Amino acid sequence: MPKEREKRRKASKEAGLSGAGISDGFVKERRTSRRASELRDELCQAKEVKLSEFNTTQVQTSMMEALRVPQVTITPDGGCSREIQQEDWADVEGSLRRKLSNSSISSTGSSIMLEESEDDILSDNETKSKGNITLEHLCEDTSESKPWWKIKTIVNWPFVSPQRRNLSWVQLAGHKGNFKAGGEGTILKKFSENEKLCFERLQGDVLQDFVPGYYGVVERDGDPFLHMTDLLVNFDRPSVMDCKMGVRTYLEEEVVRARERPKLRRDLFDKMLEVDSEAPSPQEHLQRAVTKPRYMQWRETLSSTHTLGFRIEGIKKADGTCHTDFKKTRSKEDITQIFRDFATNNTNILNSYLSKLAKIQQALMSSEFFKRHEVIGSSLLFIHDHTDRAEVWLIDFGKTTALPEGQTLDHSIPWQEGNREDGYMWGLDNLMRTLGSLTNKGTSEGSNECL
Ligand code: I3P
Repeated sequence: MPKEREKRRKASKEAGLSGAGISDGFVKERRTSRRASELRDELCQAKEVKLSEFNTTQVQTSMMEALRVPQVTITPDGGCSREIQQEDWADVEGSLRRKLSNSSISSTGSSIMLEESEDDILSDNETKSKGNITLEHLCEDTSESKPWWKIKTIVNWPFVSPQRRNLSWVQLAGHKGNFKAGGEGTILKKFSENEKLCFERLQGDVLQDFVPGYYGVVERDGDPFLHMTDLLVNFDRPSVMDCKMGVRTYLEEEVVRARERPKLRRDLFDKMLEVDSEAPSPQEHLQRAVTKPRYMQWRETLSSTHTLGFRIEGIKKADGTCHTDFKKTRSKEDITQIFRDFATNNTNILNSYLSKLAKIQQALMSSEFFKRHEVIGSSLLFIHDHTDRAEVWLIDFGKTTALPEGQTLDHSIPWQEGNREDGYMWGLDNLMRTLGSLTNKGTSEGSNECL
């Protein structure tokens, strides 16, 4: 332990602050008060007033104002139907009104915390590469001709080499270090109790055929992992696209927590700034931090999450290039163009995707699991290769949460805090229309007219 830290530890002990919790709190409190005085300095500079004219209370009040978590309400114009016809497409973005209203927060200055995420590497990568990430080898590849690569956060799935004879695989998204190669044709994903429960409940459900095979929990290097199928097996140099589904990417409980005990995140503020320096409010600029729901809501309105109920997260093409610069991809036209490029305008592939989506849609409509879960942050993973083979899978259930006994969701009605609706089916319908517009099949293939 470095000398300084040891000294501090002793001093804390002498002062009666034994136990990690207490000293952690002490450190946080000190961090908060240090931040308050930094803010006071910044505020004074910004307003060109003398330091003596400000006190910490004023700064804390300003911080609290900035900490309000906006509540997003999505309301369809003029009625309850959310059915969108082909000819209405141009109006999709305008057809939903978003009301961003501030909800009140009762909190004391002492509960304000500044948090740094350990997962901020992506933003560095994205800044440098503008979303086109350079691939790097993850581990030694025994294959002579077709190496696989590791990339940080591209699309939400790691893949084992289709050659299968080596264990070189790629992590296409998510938090760093989340994946390990499993046995042949399988991968290991960092354990999440939530996701484990979902996989268990999915056994025997009609959705089981559309999610990766699940083989239980295994231990590697002392850590638990979920053991599941590698979805890339049997594809040759596949192209992969990840679409995050739903009108909301954070749990209701995250909003409640942020309201009751707001945590300010510097890393999320920095990510926001990278995309749009004017996105943070004056208060957020002052505190140089935002809460997570604030960041997530901003991401949703910037992309097509709110307007279409899904967004493109990342693409890996057959040639190995990867693209993640879709944060501002919002319009139906842009998304359609991206799908066209992704499928190289190949109607066999597009038709295949569309019919897979229609099957998924049917399964979702009769799934007991789907009815009883708030599905947040889950993606549809599109995979195809030069043989025109195309598959779509439901992945990522880390934030998919069971509803209280007896409660069910519609998945297509607007979300209002408390109803836990996620807009998944509405997003799927819009996604199918996007593909339908490229195949001349319109929405006839399995479109849900009830939406
Ligand atoms: C991240 C993305 C992730 C989220 C992560 C965000 O933003 O929304 O889904 O993780 O939160 O930073 P971006 O795509 O702009 O990089 P979860 O889904 O697990 O909440 P985190 O920083 O708290 O991990």
